[in-house]
Amino acid sequence: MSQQSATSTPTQNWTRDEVEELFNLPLMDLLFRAQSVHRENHDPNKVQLSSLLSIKTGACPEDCAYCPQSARYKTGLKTERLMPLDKIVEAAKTAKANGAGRFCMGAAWRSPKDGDIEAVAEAVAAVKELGLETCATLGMLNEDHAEKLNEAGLDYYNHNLDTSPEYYSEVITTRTYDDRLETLQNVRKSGMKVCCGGIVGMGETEQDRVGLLTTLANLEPAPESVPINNLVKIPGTPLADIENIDSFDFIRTIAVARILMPKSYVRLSAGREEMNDEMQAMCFMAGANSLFYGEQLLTTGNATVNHDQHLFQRLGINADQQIQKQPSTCSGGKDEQGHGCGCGSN
Ligand code: SAM
Ligand code: DTB
Ligand code: SF4
Repeated sequence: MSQQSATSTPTQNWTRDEVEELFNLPLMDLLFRAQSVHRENHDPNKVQLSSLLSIKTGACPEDCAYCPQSARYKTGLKTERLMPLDKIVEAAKTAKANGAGRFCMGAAWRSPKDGDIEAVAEAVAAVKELGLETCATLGMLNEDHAEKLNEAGLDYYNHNLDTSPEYYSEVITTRTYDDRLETLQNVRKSGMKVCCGGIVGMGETEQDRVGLLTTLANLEPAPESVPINNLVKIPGTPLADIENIDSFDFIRTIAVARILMPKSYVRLSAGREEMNDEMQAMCFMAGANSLFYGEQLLTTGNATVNHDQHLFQRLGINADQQIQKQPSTCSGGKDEQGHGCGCGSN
């Protein structure tokens, strides 16, 4: 077993038929293959932890059907202007103390303006000084903005393809798949690492999941980081009442991503609050080796830090950074925000 840092997988030109065959394997065969690929490329007991902060919230002009931050849907979200630098740094310090290795700043913009880039560049430099890796997700980027963020020391840029090229227009109409690919190209050209994945559970078919993962794996090179989000259903958005994806289909998506992009970090992303510990353990077995860590995603809740630390202990998982603030045991109940633990301990 070799331990490698985040590197991108050389492009292999996967065909959709090959990828579909993987999806259709019996689950145990698929898990065995994914875990074998995982062990050849990563430490199987190590998980990378990224904490998120929404630095500009809501009032977004885009119409992404899943998103609580679109101004088009009545989601009851409190909108907030760009956060002051000291608040961002304070949140980053907390993330670091809790054990995160990367800090990701998200902004509800269609695309940032020159002044926004300057402010984010300042925040990137300050967060980096704390010894954290940096990531940002700010919408579409032109070449100049990508270069400026790279110069400021931004390590990763997150920009998701979200779904297959075919299903995309059912979910978003205010920008195209090609717009997204262009941003990814600009990020790549600038020298930053690419964080790009999608959302499942949006009413897409398995063919759409095949299409999403094939497109991601065939990017040249594949993204270093691949977030797989399970839709967080937000009342007021068009996808609020969509049927849940079968848990095993979610796990299959993780496993196929691992096989197609052996060297990438595959992140078990949004939706963990709704997953039990056993499902998350199966996702790790399928090759997930990264998490969003911290009580909050962007605008919605996440598994609690205490619960995650307890889960890591139970599974023998090591975080990517020494955890400074040792937690207690898991409370086994609900925290102040009402986030459940459900592990049955205590
Ligand atoms: N506005 C920027 C953009 O769209 O690129 C950055 C922020 S946006 C909220 C980042 C990503 O969060 C989206 O591309 C989507 O994949 C994910 N996301 C948003 N709402 C979600 C939800 N309800 N469930 C799961 N993932 C979600
Ligand atoms: C990603 O793929 N998922 C994160 C991050 N990149 C920015 C966002 C998830 C958002 C979930 C809904 C919310 O909290 O607003
Ligand atoms: Fe805006 Fe990003 Fe939400 Fe789309 S996903 S509505 S671009 S914040």
